[in-house]
Amino acid sequence: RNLSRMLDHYSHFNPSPLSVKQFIDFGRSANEVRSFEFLRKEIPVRLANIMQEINLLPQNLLRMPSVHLVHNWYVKSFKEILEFEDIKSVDNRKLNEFCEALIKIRNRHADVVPTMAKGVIELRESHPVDQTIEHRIHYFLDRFYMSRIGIRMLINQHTLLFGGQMNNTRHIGCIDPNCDVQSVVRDAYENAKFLCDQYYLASPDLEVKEHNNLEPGIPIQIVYVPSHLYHTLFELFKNAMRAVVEHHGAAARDYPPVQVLVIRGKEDVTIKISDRGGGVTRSDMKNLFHYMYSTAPQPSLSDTDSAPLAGYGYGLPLSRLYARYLLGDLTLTSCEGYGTDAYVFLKAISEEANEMLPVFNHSSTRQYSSPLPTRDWVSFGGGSASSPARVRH
Ligand code: W6P
Repeated sequence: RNLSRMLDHYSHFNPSPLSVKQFIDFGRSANEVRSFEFLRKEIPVRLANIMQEINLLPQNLLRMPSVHLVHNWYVKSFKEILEFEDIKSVDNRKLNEFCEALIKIRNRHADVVPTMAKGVIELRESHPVDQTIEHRIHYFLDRFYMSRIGIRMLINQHTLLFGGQMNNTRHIGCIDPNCDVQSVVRDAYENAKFLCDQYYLASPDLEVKEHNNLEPGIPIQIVYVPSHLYHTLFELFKNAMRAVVEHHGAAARDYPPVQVLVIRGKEDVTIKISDRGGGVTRSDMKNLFHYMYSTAPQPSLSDTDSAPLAGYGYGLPLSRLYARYLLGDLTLTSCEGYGTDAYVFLKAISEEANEMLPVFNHSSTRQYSSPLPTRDWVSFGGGSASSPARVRH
């Protein structure tokens, strides 16, 4: 049973996206054998789909030691999960072995994000990276990290539901069927404030307002993964607070508060976070969601979050993936000289909150080989050195 044959086989299946509703129903019925039978196929399918894309990365990047390391983790995990492929009689011993295998895989992949980041830095420092390569890497990383979020979600659900220690909470795995949005907002604010105070000895206050348009006066709750929402909001608060303190000066006495609106509409719950931190120039805006862009010195490996209010790094692009994972979104709108509004959109209805997963197919394959479209607008001074405009007199 050779590896590339198995990869080819499993990558021909499309991943099956689940809705939050399905995760909940699955969790409530709590049938470990059914979950086992779903995952022993679905995890190899998801792994194979993204591993085929790893193989399409620019050779220079594939040769970087850190990228190699990550690739080897995927190969190892793929092989380990295939050990369960042909099991006919599923007994308790096998189910426990499956749980343990999943936990081992989860731990092995814990440092994928900083290790891939290191691989990209290794590439930068050893090779010139043109716009085309940068674009392909960005395209890949969005899909790669989204794939990882989905696979970890599956592993977390299975191990939390069936891995022994019954959790006493009302959570279904890592899903809170009554996730109180304002509580997560306050929690994320408090922890960002702690970092901000530590670093600047000052921090802006928080003001929260809630508009429940569907059930006026009732707290806004959704069926959601609170850890994903927390991750996203924490990142946005760190950025907002840093902007406010730096814009007004760390010695300023008081700062305009960071204002949050939580709104429940028919389709979405929207969280708007407004800061008066002086805003971002339009030319800087596009860099905020770029994996390759990072002016701050790189924090050490496995320590990516500890630097107080660290540079933009991977925080914002990853936060946007967390929002998009269940068909939400994250956008930023800035008024330069004044401040920035961040919007987080979440699906309000659990049947509509579906996983968004990358699929390996002709269209995705083409992204790794086709050149970027040539520039068909010009303006004075806007040309890039790599694509000089042809001048005709
Ligand atoms: C800024 C830059 C930024 C990024 C993300 C969220 C809020 C803010 N505010 O000035």
